[in-house]
Amino acid sequence: MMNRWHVLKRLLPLLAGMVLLLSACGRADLSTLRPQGPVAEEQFGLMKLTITIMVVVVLIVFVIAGYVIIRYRRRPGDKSIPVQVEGNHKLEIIWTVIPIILLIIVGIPTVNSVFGLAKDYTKDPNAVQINVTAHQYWWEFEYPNLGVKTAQELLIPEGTIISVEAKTADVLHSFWIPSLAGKVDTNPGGNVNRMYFKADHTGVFLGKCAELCGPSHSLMDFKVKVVDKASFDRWVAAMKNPVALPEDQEIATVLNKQCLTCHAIGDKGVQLYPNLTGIGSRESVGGKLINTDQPEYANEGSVEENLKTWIKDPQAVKPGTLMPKVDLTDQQIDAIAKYLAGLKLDY
Ligand SMILES: [Cu+2]
Repeated sequence: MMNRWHVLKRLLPLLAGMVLLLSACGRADLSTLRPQGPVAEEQFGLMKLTITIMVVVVLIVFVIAGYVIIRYRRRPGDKSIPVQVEGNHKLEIIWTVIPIILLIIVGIPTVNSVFGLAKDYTKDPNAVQINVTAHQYWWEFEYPNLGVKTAQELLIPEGTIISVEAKTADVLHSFWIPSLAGKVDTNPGGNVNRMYFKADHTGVFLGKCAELCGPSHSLMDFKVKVVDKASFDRWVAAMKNPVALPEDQEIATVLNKQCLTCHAIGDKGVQLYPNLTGIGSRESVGGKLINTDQPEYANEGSVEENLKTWIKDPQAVKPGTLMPKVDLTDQQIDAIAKYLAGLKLDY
């Protein structure tokens, strides 16, 4: 008795730690355990079915094992050899047939979902088509039928099928929005993987890269912003509006020479690295520095402060990023951050 209590006492902190760890699960914007759309719900349903069956099996096996260990333990003085029951036909049939039945129960809905969720919506006129391109360490989102390209923040209408074709520009990544749908890999070698999902209601959901892709893999976050259909249409229109360069000639020149040689803003610049159109209305800078101007989050700085932090030393925020430390004075950085923070979209 004493011994058992010792073991339990040692296990208690471990159990407490696990409870604490697991209590962080279930954030509605980040968890497969709180599905926010039909695809995620279907996948969660499979998880629940599988886990329920596994728990029942484990419980029954443990109860039988416990019973047998206690009931048939060797008594003091007993030197006899127990009855040997190998090759018992009845038992072998029972423990072969039960797992087969359980596998069929798990298998039918799983196979059904695997084929159902592979449905091709790429030609569906009612779906929003999105080409996702993964880069070390950012995400490019192109809306081929709407003529819009953006980065780091995927804006989608609620209650609409979103049809995704995903590829990579460099190494293997994996596109994942835990609360909306399971992962899809982006494979090198030019192949394109397809998936679809739907968000039931408006909100901001967190997206992740789910495949180790380099030193800043864990910082390769993006946001999925679900808005109502009218807002989505306004956003598409706003993305296409011409954008004015900074009034200050010096800053306009710096922007042209240092920023727009890689980035695009509206109709200006080059589309090599993240498109900056409307960056002032995004939830984050570099996908990682969360803007406090956005009501959903509050821990870092305003868009403008985060832009300064990012431009001053991108490597400090995201080690391995291709964004170089540009040769700018502090005043120039401040002015450019201010200009970019002012690039807001009404939608
Ligand atoms: Cu990645």
